[in-house]
Amino acid sequence: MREKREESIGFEAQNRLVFSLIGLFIALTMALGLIPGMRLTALASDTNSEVKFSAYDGAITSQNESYIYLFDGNTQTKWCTCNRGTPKNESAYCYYVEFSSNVPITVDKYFLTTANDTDTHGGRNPKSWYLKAKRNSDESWTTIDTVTNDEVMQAASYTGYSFDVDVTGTWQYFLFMVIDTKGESTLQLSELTLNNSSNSSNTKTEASIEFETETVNKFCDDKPFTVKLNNTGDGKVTYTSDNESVAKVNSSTGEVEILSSYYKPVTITATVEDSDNFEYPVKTAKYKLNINQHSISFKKDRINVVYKGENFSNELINDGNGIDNM
Ligand SMILES: [Ca+2]
Repeated sequence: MREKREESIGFEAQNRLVFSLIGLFIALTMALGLIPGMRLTALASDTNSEVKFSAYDGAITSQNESYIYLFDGNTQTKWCTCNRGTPKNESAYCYYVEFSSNVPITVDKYFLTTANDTDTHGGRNPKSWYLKAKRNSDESWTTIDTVTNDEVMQAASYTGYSFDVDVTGTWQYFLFMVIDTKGESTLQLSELTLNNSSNSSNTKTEASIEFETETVNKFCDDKPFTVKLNNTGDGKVTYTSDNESVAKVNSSTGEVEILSSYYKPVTITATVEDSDNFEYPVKTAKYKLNINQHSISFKKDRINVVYKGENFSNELINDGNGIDNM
């Protein structure tokens, strides 16, 4: 009897070991992404309270730019629609999206992020909107934020803006209704995120800044110019030049004025501060500015002519706009 018991304990221990090894193998395979359709995020979401949003109704023009792309965490994809609709139990004919979170959340603020070409389509930004919420699907909506004639959102691509709600509460269903845009008949946004204030580890979103180009070539008489800075958050940006006597930069707009030519490139730096809602692991972005002088030269520096009474010419290369007198 005693022997048998020991044997059965030995068997259980062996089983536990086998199951542990299988468990470890599955965890490792999932972590390495070797099981199709399972990624490391699947493991992560089991261990922390990551909030996920999914949209289930709204106004769309094309499936490629559906409202579902407001919630994919990717600013390269967008909700872009020229079609309006009327949400259920509402009367406004508007651009709208209805969505829910996987768990009830306490919303204190939300973020709207502009799309890829908002710099040339600022008129597609929302101007007046409502954010409504409810705890259960069969309740009626509570308006938790109203914005009329917004002046916060700018004609800047990939830029996030934060809005505090008027009514704080715990909700799970949401309705975002845009009553009017800033001029165009199309509305577009790349992301819509609600901040869950009950999850303190999730209060700041990671953001980045990057100049559109790393090198700029200019002549000393070129007009002031600005290199576009892509800012995925709302942190305050300050611009500096490492040679103010050659290229002066406006510290808040980034506009550069060239004062003279110089043999060394000038470095223009953008520095961003963390904001209440976004944190920047990398706080600077730079580009090099080469400032060239104009020159003129003949294409050929020597021409041998045997005089036969014929005319000849030598092309003059002038990279500036000065008038050639000969
Ligand atoms: Ca998106």
